[in-house]
Amino acid sequence: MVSDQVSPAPAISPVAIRERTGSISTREIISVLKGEITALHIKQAFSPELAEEITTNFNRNPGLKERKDGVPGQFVGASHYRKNAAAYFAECESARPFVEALFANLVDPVRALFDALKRELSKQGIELRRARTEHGEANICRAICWSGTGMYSLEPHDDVAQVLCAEKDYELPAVAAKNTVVALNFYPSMPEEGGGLRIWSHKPTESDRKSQEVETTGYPYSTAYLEPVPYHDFELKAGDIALIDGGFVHGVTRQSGIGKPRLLLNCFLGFARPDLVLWWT
Ligand SMILES: O=C(O)CCC(=O)C(=O)O
Ligand SMILES: [Fe+2]
Repeated sequence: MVSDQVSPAPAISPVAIRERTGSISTREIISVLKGEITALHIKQAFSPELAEEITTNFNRNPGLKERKDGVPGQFVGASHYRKNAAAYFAECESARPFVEALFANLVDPVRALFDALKRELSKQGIELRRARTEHGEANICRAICWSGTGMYSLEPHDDVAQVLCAEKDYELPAVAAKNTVVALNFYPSMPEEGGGLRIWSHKPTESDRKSQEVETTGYPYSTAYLEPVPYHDFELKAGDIALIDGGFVHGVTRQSGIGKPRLLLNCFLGFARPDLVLWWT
C-alpha cells in the first residue's frame, strides 16, 4: 500500500539557558564551547559609551555594504556563508581595514574577550586562533544590521550546516563534525521594541535539514516546521553579549522600526581538536 510520506515532527532538545548582568567570564564561554550551556546572555557587558562609538563607526564606515547572498542585511567584514575558502579569506583580507575602523582607537570588547579567552585556554594547553589558509586569516568579527521585512528580521536558521558544508580547504568542518559551533554576539545598538534573539528547542540533524531543503545553508526553517517547538526569547539591550550553541535553530524577531537600529558584532568559535579552538566569521 502506498501511503503519503509525512515528515516526523521536529525532535525537542532541551536548552540550558543562563542570563545575568555583569562581566562575561572565560569559564562561562568555555562551558558554552563544551556544550554545557546552550545559551548565555550577559546584560550590560560593555559600556554604553563604547556601544555608541562602535555604532557611529559602523554608520560612517566606507566598507559598509548590502549583503548579496540571499540573507537581507547591511554589513562590514566578511562571511564564510556560501563561499569557498579562497573567496572568503580574500574578502577577510580586503575588509580588514574596515573592521579595524569599527573600533578605531577604542579598547574594543571583542578583542578583549578574544585575548582573555586565549590566555585562559593557553593555561589549559589549548591554543585559540583565527581560522586561516594560505589565502589569509579570519577577521575578529563582522558587523551586521539585519533587514528582513517579514515576521523575522533574520529568518530562523542554524549556523552549523554552512560550517559542515564548507569545502575541504577550510579548517572549519572539523569543528561542526564533532563539537559545538558557538555564535558570539555583541549588541552595540538595539531598537526600543523587537529585534530579540529567539532560540528554539531543536537541534536539527542532517535528515531534518534535508526535509527542510536547507542541507547546505541551514537557512531558513519554515514557520510551519517550527510551530510545535517551544522557544525562548532573549530581550537584548545595547551593551549586551549573547553566546549560543549555533546548532540550535535561532532567528531575530521583527523590529519596530522606531528608535535606534539594531547592530550586531558577530563571530563563531569552536573546538577543532582537543588542543585547538578556532575563531571565524
Ligand atoms: O543577530 C543576532 O542576534 C543573531 C545573528 C545570527 O544568528 C547569525 O549571525 O548567524
Ligand atoms: Fe545564526
